[in-house]
Formats: sequence, structure tokens, C-alpha cells
Amino acid sequence: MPYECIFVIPARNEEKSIEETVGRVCTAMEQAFGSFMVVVVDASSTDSTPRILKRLAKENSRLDVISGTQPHQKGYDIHCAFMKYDSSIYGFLDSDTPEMSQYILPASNLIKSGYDVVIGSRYKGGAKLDRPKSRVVVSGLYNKTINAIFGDGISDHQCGFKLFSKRAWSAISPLAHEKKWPWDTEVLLIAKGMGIKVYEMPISWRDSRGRTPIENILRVASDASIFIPATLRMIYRFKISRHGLRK
Ligand SMILES: Nc1nc2c(ncn2[C@@H]2O[C@H](COP(=O)(O)OP(=O)(O)OP(=O)(O)O)[C@@H](O)[C@H]2O)c(=O)[nH]1
Ligand SMILES: [Mg+2]
Repeated sequence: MPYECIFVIPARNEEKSIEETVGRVCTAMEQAFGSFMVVVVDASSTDSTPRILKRLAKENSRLDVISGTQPHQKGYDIHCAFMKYDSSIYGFLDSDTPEMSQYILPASNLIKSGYDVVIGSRYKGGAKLDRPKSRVVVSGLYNKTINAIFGDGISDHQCGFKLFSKRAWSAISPLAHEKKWPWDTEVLLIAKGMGIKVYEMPISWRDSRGRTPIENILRVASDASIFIPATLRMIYRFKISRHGLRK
């Protein structure tokens, strides 16, 4: 029997938030579903995240903790966790944003009512944003660049909260190849390319990590080194070969 919903939490060195996130996600899942599993994919955490998760998994039979393949493969880790289970709905939520669990119930209801992909959006009208200006600018530039190249019209590709119907995930998953953070963007572009509607749910968002300006610059540089080759690969796939997508 397939589960009603599988909810994945990717985690890497999240000792500060993981227990709260797992607790809040499990509570939200109990309100929304009869049969479900919460799956944490822990990738090479060197802090006390693995120890906390081991304890939580012992206490909760609906919590599955699996190991990520290697660091910086968040997208691939979520993908593999989805593939492990047969379910009517698949979703994920970043472990550093426990408050996003409040959207599990409304987003699940949208999927149950017929939407195939529901994503959190920090930039859709009605969203509330508490984020340093520099991150808003960089994130805005990213979304605008993707929109300009692919014309997909999505306002927030990288928000760490997304749900898929089984029908959508079965169609999208064989075409998704990116392993790092651009996987989020890739799955949305595949959905759009197949004519699958994406519902953007405005959310209230607060950046969880306080970073210094230097840390922000290093982060942007590291993101750019991933973004550029990934975007070139996606241009080839979606605009040149159009493999498997609607012409
Ligand atoms: N499984 C897995 N999870 C990861 C990996 N890298 C990061 N994560 C988790 O994925 C989520 C998103 O990563 P973040 O580092 O918060 O990325 P971000 O949200 O773009 O950046 P911030 O604004 O700094 O929070 C978090 O829950 C991380 O713990 C990874 O390589 N594998
Ligand atoms: Mg984060």
C-alpha cells in the first residue's frame, strides 16, 4: 500500500534546528495524513545532528533517517529519498526553517484538490519577507535570470518547500539530472516544460542564519560556481535538445 505522503527533510550540520523541525513536521503530518513517513537525509553532518536523529528515530517509527551520498548534493539526496517510497504525495522542507511546517497542511490540501506541484514563494504577492537586502537582491537576480532564459514565470525557484503529486513526480523524476541546489529549479522547469501547473503559495519567511557580509560574499561566489555550469546544462536540455519535454 502506498503512503499518503512522504515528507523529506535534507540536513547538514543542523544541530540547532533539527529536533524542532522534525517535531513540527511530524505534528503537521499527523494533522494532514493517516499514513505517512518523515525522512531525514543527513549528509555528512559533523556536529551532533546524527546523534540527535538516532535518538529521535528510536522514539518515532514514522521517522526514517538515511545517509546522504556526499556533501553538497541536496537535490540528489531529496530525489533518492522520494524514490525509496511509494506515495501519493511527496514533499520536502529545509531543516533550518521549522516554521515552514505550518504550510504542510494547506499545501497538502491543494495537492489533494488537484494541483500537481505546490511550492512556497517568498516573492509572490502576499508573502512576508525578513531577509537581508543583499540576499533579496541576489535571489531576485537569480529568479529574473532563470525567467529571462526559460520564460517559466516562477517567482521563487529555490524556496526549500515543495510538494508534488505522485503523477507529477513520476513524470518529472526520470528527467531530473542536477544533483546540487539547482535541482529545485530543474524540477520546476521540467514541470513547466511538460505543461504541469505549478501553484506558488505566498509564505512568511525569515532567514534563519545570520551571516557576516564576508560570509555572504563567499556564499554568492560558491553559488555562482554551481549556478553557471548547471544553467548551461539546463539551457542545452530545455532549449536545445528538449529531451522529453513538450515541443
Ligand atoms: N541532505 C543534504 N542536505 C543539505 C546539504 N547541504 C545543505 N543541506 C540542507 O539543505 C537545506 C538548505 O541548505 P542551506 O544551507 O540552508 O541553504 P540555503 O537555505 O540556500 O541558505 P541559507 O539562507 O544560509 O539558509 C538545509 O536544511 C541544509 O541543512 C547536502 O549536501 N545534503
Ligand atoms: Mg537555509
